[in-house]
Amino acid sequence: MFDKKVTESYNIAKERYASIGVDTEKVLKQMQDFHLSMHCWQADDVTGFEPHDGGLTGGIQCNGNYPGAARNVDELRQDVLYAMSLIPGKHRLNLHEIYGEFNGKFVDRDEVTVEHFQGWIDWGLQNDIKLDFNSTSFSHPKSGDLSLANPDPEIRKFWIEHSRRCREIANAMGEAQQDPCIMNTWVHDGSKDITVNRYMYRKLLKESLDQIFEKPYKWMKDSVESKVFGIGLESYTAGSNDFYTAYATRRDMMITLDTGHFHPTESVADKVSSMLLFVPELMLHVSRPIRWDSDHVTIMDDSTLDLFSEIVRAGGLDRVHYGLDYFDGTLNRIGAYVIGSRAAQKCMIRALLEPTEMLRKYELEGKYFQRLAFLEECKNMPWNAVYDEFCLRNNVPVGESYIPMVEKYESEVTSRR
Ligand code: RNT
Ligand code: ZN
Repeated sequence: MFDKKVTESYNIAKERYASIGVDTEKVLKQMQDFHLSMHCWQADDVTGFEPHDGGLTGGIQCNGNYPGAARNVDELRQDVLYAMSLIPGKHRLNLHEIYGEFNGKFVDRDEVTVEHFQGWIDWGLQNDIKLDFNSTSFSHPKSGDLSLANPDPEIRKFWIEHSRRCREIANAMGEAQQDPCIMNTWVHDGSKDITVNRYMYRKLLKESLDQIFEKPYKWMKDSVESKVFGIGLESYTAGSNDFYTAYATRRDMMITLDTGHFHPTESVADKVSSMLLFVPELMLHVSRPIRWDSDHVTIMDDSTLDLFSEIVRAGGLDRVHYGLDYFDGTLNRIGAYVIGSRAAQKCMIRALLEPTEMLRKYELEGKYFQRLAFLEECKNMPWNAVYDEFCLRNNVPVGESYIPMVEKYESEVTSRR
């Protein structure tokens, strides 16, 4: 009965959109090809599986101790699969190096090999989930304030070796899944207070990266992520936006845009068209910064809507990879995955449902009233009926009906941990 109503609403929406020249069936197909790369670290507050007792370092922080965080690889996989069952479409999983299967053994970061990720590779193949990867510079005795930009050659060597090994692991993942694995490099390197060595650290970072990226691989793609500041590293970040924009442009490689890594009034959406002209691809880390890089759960807010619209308008759909990156430990973590993933999809469906050709025509004709009026009207077009139909066709709960399902999983699974 409810399903019938969803389809009825969709059919009305379909006609409504057709009247402004938008084909909702085409949009539904595009949505089917829109794959998020879900970050494994929301499930356990960026803890990972290394046998260590230190907390989260490297300028990032996760607040909250809501019960039920995944404690091991089996729980994490179970949680991710359950979250994915409530999200329409097919999605990837983005792993960090600290999520390897070390079986209680201490495997230092410069010793990690593909064998520690074989279980993940097999799991990905069994569940038809493609993997992406990240080296991990934080939460380690050698993390300090500086890793790849450390003046101590021994520390640099350690992290270079770590990163090289991670690239090899990423390549093995990509080969197994016959689809390139994207490996993101983000290092926290920076300084709490004024530094008189900005140039030197950046030079060291550049040299370390050059060594890391030396070897070409077929089945992995590198991406580099910049940042404005970290907690305790407020004055200086070696890997700033300027640094990586220049670096990635020179090497013709991918850039990761984390929506929390810019000054609060800066528009990340506006970066898309510039960057797509100079780098081959972009990776996103969609997050929700509240006053700072707070990594709140992604929602359908203006900045995310703008970001996805700019990707669509730039014709960049196939050159952008859609990672999520938030970690909130104050609420049900499976629910957090579902809210953020569905919000990203809602932003994308709204972007795809825009009558861009018509708007462009107005713009070229100087009809700015019509352009603005239509942009406003798009906001209350029945995009939600199209999203509901997308959920229905993918056999996942429509609208708020996923909430009791998260609650059920909580009472049966996560609350018993
Ligand atoms: C940190 C970066 C980075 C991390 C993850 C865990 O500010 O956003 O991407 O969030 O690697
Ligand atoms: Zn990020």
